[in-house]
Amino acid sequence: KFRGENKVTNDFKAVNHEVIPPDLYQKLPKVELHAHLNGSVSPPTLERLIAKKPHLNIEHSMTVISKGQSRTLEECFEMFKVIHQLTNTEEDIFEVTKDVIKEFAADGVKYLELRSTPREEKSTGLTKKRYVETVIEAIKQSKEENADIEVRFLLAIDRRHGPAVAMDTVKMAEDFSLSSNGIVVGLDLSGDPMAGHSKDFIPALQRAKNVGLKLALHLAEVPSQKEETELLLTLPPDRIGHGTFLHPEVGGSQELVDYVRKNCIPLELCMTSNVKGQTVASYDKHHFLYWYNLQHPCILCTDDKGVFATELSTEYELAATTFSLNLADIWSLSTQAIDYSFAPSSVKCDLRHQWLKLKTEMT
Ligand code: 6MZ
Repeated sequence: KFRGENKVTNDFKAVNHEVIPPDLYQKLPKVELHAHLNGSVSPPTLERLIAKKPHLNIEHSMTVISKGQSRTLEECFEMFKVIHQLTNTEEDIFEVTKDVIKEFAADGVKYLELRSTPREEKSTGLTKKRYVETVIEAIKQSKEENADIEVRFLLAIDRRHGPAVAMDTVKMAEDFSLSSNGIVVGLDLSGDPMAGHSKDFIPALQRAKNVGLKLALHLAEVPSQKEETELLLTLPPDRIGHGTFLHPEVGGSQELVDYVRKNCIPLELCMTSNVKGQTVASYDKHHFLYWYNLQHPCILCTDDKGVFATELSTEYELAATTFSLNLADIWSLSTQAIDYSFAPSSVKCDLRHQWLKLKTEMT
């Protein structure tokens, strides 16, 4: 079934609008599987942190890309560095984790997988171990205060930091997966896609896989990385972040597409992030359409809801309006995302029940 970018007529939009009331996207129960902690810090939280650290001279415009604006991916990575200056103590990490969870819950997210790079800050005494423990403590406290959202945690490997740090991060994830009561479920490979080479990370990622940790890897986020992508795909990862340049129409290849399909590796797709970060020219050119038409597992995600000034409900609305999805399509996208989470089957089962109950109430 083709849902085409060129098929959106004004008439259809009007019908679509009637079928999907604007507040539905927020009420719709949702699963968020690709959210970087420091990129998800909202403007109000950042304002508080900026006020606490006036000596840094950080302005709001240095941490957020507003509606209609865009930046290069390199500029986005500079923004993360600015945010990192604002979140350099245990207290900050605890505060931003709690706020981010609360905000996702308020947007109708019932299951959230947060990812973050363990960070050491010599100036404040923050260690990588305490960083991870602090995120876990904030997740546990949020659970006690708000039973309406389940949260899991992926430790992120920043490509810029090289293979030795990657191996340390995997070892840390191993330890925490045993001691965190199931909160740490896997690893993410992220950071500037032009930094390092994927072959350097294979031993660490292979080790993670061998001990049963899940892998969500940024892949083909920028063009001309075919060889890198092929190598990472051999692991294979449990999910792919972005995968923007996998398919032949954008310089990828049919072989890559066939491999991803054969192994049924879900794609985490972040429309606003890709358009504002200038790796995709416009919403209607987003690769969501290519993979959705193949009926390949697609999961709508925010990436960095703070930096890109978005919400998960906004991403659902964008996909629906850009690609003329109807209410049934939207429900099925949000329901399927449960299957692709790294949650244990008991949690998935409970989420499916919640979805069923809410669907009955809402329709
Ligand atoms: C690749 C990204 C990213 O880990 O400090 N990050 N990596 N591509 C992207 N697309 C825009 N967005 C965020 O969160 C910030 C870090 O997440 C990664 C980068 O390594 C960034 O420094 P944490 O919580």
